Amino acid sequence: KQRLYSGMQPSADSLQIGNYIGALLQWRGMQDEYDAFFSVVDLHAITVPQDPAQLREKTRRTAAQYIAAGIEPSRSTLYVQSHVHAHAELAWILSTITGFGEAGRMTQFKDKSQKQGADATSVGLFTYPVLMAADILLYQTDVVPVGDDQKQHVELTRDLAERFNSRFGDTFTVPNPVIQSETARIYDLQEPTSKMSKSAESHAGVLWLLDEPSITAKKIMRAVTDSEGSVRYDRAAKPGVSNLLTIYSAITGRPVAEIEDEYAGRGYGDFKKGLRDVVVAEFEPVRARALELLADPAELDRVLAANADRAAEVADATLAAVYERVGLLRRG
Ligand code: AQP
Repeated sequence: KQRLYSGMQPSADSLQIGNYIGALLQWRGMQDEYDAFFSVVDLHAITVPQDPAQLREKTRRTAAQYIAAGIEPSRSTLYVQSHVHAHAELAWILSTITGFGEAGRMTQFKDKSQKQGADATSVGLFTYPVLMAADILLYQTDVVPVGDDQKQHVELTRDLAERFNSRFGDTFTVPNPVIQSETARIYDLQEPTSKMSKSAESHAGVLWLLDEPSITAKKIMRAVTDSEGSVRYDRAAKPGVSNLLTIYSAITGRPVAEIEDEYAGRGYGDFKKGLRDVVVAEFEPVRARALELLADPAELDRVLAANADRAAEVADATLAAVYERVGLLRRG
């Protein structure tokens, strides 16, 4: 089986529907075909200011939501990044073969640091893509499913793998990105031209997996639309309605055209009620299962520890080869 690697940051108490559609649903469907590693990337989450107690809680909650959404820790390896020490160690080694200018060309860093200002921006945020490269390369990964905003980071990962291999001898598998299509990208319900995000300033347009069903329902009924009144997909002219159609289609697996037909000649109210029912029904069992898992944190921690052991076995072997190749003296 080919190996797959992906992860998410524990940057909120709940994941949002974009994470669910854009990542979890895809991951769930790939578990059979691939030897999959899914990580809760807590070391990445501390590249922006965080509250320690909250980070611990968010990390558990993120892991619980992976499982609740159908990532099976007995089949895939589902673990917390910081439980496997090799991530931070390989990131250091890779940073020594990464060009300063090369890292400076990463557009996500440019965007985020511009928003924060230079003094509030950490060096860790700058080297974030190098840590991501370490995550992927440690597991000799063949495929990395990511959103198109992460494509540049996977390109860097490939460059670093090839550079290391040619300088020190064949060590890493060079991974390929699997870019999810534009149709899997979900936008904020109140601001349908910006991507829905865990760290959005306002929560009014964010559908959280762990929200009470009544809140989810309210947010959908209040979603921004337009004054045309017809349910049809047109991303440029009708971003609000198009986004709702994307969600409807992704959750039900039905083509957009079929949903347009169903609601032809009916108002947005009817359409939103339909979507509300679909989303609430989809979230309900996931939310219930996540809360059940979180009610027994000791058991959840045990599962994560066992999975971290499995991950460490693969990661440590790669790291040992890397240390050997770069010429670090083995401890006697
Ligand atoms: N709006 C979205 N539509 C489709 N997919 C999405 N993803 C995130 N938002 C959407 C996918 O979810 C995974 C999360 O990766 P991440 O936690 O590393 O951070 P992110 O991509 O930056 O996601 P967020 O929710 O916006 O988090 P914050 O606010 O912490 O930065 C990825 O696979 C991503 O493609």
